[in-house]
Amino acid sequence: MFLQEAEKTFQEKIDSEIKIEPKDWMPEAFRKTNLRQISQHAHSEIVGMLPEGNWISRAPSLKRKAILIAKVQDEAGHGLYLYSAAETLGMSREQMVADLNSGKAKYSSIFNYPTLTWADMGAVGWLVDGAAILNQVMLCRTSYGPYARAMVRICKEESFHQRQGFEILLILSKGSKAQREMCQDAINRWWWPSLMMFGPKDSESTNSDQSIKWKIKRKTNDELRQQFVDMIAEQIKLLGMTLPDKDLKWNDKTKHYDFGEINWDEFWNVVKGNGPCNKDRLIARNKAHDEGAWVREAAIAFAEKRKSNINTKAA
Ligand code: FAQ
Repeated sequence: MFLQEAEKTFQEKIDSEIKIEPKDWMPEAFRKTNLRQISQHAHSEIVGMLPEGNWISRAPSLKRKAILIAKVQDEAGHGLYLYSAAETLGMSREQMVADLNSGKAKYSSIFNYPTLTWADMGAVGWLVDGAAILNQVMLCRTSYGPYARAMVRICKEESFHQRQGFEILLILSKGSKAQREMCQDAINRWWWPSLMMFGPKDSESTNSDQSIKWKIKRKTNDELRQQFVDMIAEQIKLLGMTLPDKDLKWNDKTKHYDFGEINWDEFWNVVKGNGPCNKDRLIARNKAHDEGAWVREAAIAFAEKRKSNINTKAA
C-alpha cells in the first residue's frame, strides 16, 4: 500500500516537472536507471579523452595544441561532475571506476574508433560533440536534479567544442588538395559511428519507454538521431564536402532528411567490446589508474595531515 502511494506521488512530481533530489523517495528502478545512464555517461567522457589526447603532441601549431589540451581537460571535468552526480545515487566512485577498468561497465561506442589524421580532431569536434550536444541539451531538463544541473554547465562547454571542430574542418576544406581529401576522409569515417551514438532504433531500445515516462529521457533515440541528420546535412554544405550516404535526401513530405540504414551489426559488435580500439582503451585506462595511485595516496595523506593540524589547533 505504502509503495503504491509513494509511486503515485513520485509520478505526480515528475509529471508536474518537480526535480527528484538525492534524499527524496524514488523507485529502486529509477535509481538504478539513472545510476546506469549517468555512470556510463561519465565513463564516456573519461574514455573520450583518449582519441583526442592522441593528437596533443602532434597538433599542427601551438595555438591548436593549447585549444586541444583545453578541450580534453574539459572532458575530464565533465566526467568528474557526472561521477559526483552518480555518487548521490549510492555507488562509490571507486566502484564505478573499477567497473569501467574491468570492462564490466559500458561507455559510448564512438570512442572505440581510432583518430588517424589531424582532420579527425575536426570531425570529432563537429560530429561527435555535435551529436553529444543534441542529446545533452535535452538532458538539461532531465528529472533527476544533480544530473540536470551537471548538464547545464557541460552543454556550454560542448557547444564551444563543436565550433572548434567545425573550424578545423573549414580551414582544411579551403586548403590544398591533400588537406581537402583528408577532411573528406575523416568525415567519411566518423559519420556512421556518430549516428550510432544515439543508441539502437526505438524498436530495439530496451530502456527508452520507461525512461521517457520518468522524464529521464525527453526524446527517443530515433528522434534525436533525425534531428542530428537534419542539422549536419545542412552544415556540410558550408564545408563543400559530402556525407557518405547515397540515400541521404531531403523529404518534402516529412520535412526531414531521409538517410540510409545503419550497420547495426557493427554497432553491437563495438558495444560488446570488439570494436577497433576497445582493448586499447581499457589498457590505457588501467595504466593511467595504476600510475596515478601515488597521486590518490598523496592527496589522502595531505587531507589527513590538514585535518589533524586543524584538530591540534582547535585543542
Ligand atoms: N554506446 O535502451 P537503450 C560525449 C546501450 S558523451 C554504447 O536505448 P538508453 C562527450 C545502452 O547502454 C557521449 N552502448 O539505452 C564527448 C543499453 O545497454 P544497458 C555519451 C550503448 O540508456 C565528446 C543498450 O545499449 N553520451 O560524447 C550506446 O535508454 C567528445 C540499449 O539501449 C551519453 O552517455 C552507445 N552509443 O539510451 C567526450 C549521454 N547506445 O545499459 C569526449 C547520456 C545504447 O541496458 C570527446 N546517455 N547503448 O546494458 C543517454 O542519453 C542514453 O544512455 C543513450 C542510450 C541515448 C546513449
